[in-house]
Amino acid sequence: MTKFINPGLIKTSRRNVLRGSMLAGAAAMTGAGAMAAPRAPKLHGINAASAKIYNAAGKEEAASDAKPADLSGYTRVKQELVPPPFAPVHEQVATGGPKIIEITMETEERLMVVDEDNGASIWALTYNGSVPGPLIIVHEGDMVELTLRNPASSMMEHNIDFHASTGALGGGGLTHVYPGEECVLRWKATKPGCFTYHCAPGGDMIPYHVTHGMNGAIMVLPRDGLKDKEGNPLRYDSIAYFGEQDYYLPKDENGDYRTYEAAGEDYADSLEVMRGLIPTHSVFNGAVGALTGEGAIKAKVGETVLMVHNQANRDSRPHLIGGHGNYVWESSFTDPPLQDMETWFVRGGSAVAAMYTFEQPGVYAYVNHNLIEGVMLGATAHVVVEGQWDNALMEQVVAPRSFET
Ligand SMILES: [Cu+2]
Repeated sequence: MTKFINPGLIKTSRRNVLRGSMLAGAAAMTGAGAMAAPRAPKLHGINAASAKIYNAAGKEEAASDAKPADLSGYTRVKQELVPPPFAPVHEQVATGGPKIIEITMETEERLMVVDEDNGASIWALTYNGSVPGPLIIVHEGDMVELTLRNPASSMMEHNIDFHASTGALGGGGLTHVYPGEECVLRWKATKPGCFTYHCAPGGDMIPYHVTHGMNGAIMVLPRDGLKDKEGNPLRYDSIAYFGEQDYYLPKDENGDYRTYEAAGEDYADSLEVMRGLIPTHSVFNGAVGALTGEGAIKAKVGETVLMVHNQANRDSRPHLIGGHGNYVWESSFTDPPLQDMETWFVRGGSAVAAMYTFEQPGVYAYVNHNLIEGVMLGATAHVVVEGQWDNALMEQVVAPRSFET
């Protein structure tokens, strides 16, 4: 079966030279093997150049004679990553000195149902099998030490660009792993806030991987925890982690969603839809309805929930219908939080945190308040809150009834 390795790299990549099957795959993607892949798009110069930059960046860093990092004073801690919408076990206020937080992520290519009602599906490209990838939580000054593994069964190369990190395209240039390879990247979390991470193999493969689910968020907490604008501590009881994913799923001539046999087979068709910039879906946590019904977030009256929202590719404007963003960090945790927001903003390619303490029981809808995206494209999650109703906050004085004219 053809492997889909980054198409701009065939001449320069040592590993492609060593891997005949992948070379053939890459050649097919460039159009040289057009007969093998009749729908393969023609590569534009800018795409090939971008692919080369993404692969070349990091080579110098890796080969340089820079001093080794001084790791004295750090203690090593393993963080067990968990699937969204949950957060890993962590401290809100750091105890002890800075840590090296060890995490492992595996790049998993898997067929996922996007919408059960109409058969929409995708060969998702994931970190640890979920869309979005797992939430990572560290403190400012900690080191993140990631082992990134690409199973031999994969069709594609992958890497990771951490927006929270500094250098080598966010680590993207140092983490290209081909099927059957692993690498380890260590970087220092110097900026507190919520940040996106995503795959960025180069060229058109960057948006292709990102819009196939290969993105997630890391939260870098201040060592002394979150604070309001006066510097008073703010604490949460739980975290709800929302990854908003725009998909661009190809349809056939009858308007039905196409299906594919393996990851990467939709490459040419997907690029055509992506060029239109109009997603067929914009969903939370991988699929329409993933966080409604059985999958709804659960909370209680009086519970303070930190809602972390990641959107690696497109702007979003979250709104909690029936509630608010009591404290919202659209930028860094070093900035004072915005307060009592109705709708806040996630710049495409970032993650934000919003804190709310629930005051009424019932079902709340957490939506992208572009309501076309929220309602028609899928970006709706539910928070089901238990507790006692407060008539002082809201009361149905007269239930709907007919009236005389
Ligand atoms: Cu990838």
